[in-house]
Amino acid sequence: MEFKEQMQAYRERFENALPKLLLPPETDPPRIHQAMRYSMEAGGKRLRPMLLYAVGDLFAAELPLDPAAIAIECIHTYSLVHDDLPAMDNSDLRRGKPTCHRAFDEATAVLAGDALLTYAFELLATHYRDWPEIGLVLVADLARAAGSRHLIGGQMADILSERSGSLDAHQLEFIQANKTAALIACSLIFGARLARVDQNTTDMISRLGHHIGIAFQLIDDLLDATRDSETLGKPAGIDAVNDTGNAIHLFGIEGTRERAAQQTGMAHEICSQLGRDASFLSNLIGWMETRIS
Ligand code: GRG
Repeated sequence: MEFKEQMQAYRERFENALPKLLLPPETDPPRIHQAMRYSMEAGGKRLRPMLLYAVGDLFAAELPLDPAAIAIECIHTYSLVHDDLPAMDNSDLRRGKPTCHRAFDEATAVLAGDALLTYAFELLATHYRDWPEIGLVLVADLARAAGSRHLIGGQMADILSERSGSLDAHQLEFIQANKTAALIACSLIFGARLARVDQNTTDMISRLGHHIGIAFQLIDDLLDATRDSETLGKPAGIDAVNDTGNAIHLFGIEGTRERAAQQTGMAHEICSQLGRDASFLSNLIGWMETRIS
């Protein structure tokens, strides 16, 4: 299959599985379940599920991939819902639509984020109960990636750098590695775990995920600085306005572009060492570099 067709097929696979694996909107109390679905069904690139599917298929995974892909997207979406809250970025627009707290209200958005976070683990525990040794590892991987050393720790470091008004290259690296790359790496690792690949290959996949994640964040910073809100589906220039941990402040546009190219170069190198036809992953890395939103 051509790259674009494969990408579309993965997106459709995810969008078809999503309504079946989320709780029905009429579940009591409907307001929280509607808010959860509102944010999950608002679209987005579905990059993390695509990476999971791509690695799972690369190694011919026989275990179901959809519940793990949705669990990862639940965590990602919760982090966006909370990041958009008035206590954090105070954003009105996400994925081209009003943010959860604008469409509902602040208390509902806090709860919808919390509920997506916990539901991710319910999905894993329920759908991999027939493979408990793998299910448990998935729960541990995701709890770690989403926890205080990685996703939450990266967000905390970002907020602290914003408050202090200072940021050096070491702090930026910590923020990018944890706020962004850890969950992206976890998506690829999930694909590897579900295909039961050996530890050495899982370590390579983890490094691949790290480089993809850092490149993704550098490109996100470039887009934030150079694109308009309509194209991005979220407020543009928000990092410049809030003076957050943005690569552009440290390296400028050209320096950030060069660093993104170095990271994608390292990611391509790992793809070429996997001993399989990783052309979809390589093309996805190329697409990520040239994406406009
Ligand atoms: C609140 C615990 C907590 C964490 C928030 C997600 C996040 C951490 C902050 C949002 C701002 C930001 C730049 C995060 C880095 C990760 C990132 C680029 C998120 C956006 O991911 P996309 O572009 O979003 O994949 P879509 O909407 O396409 O899924």
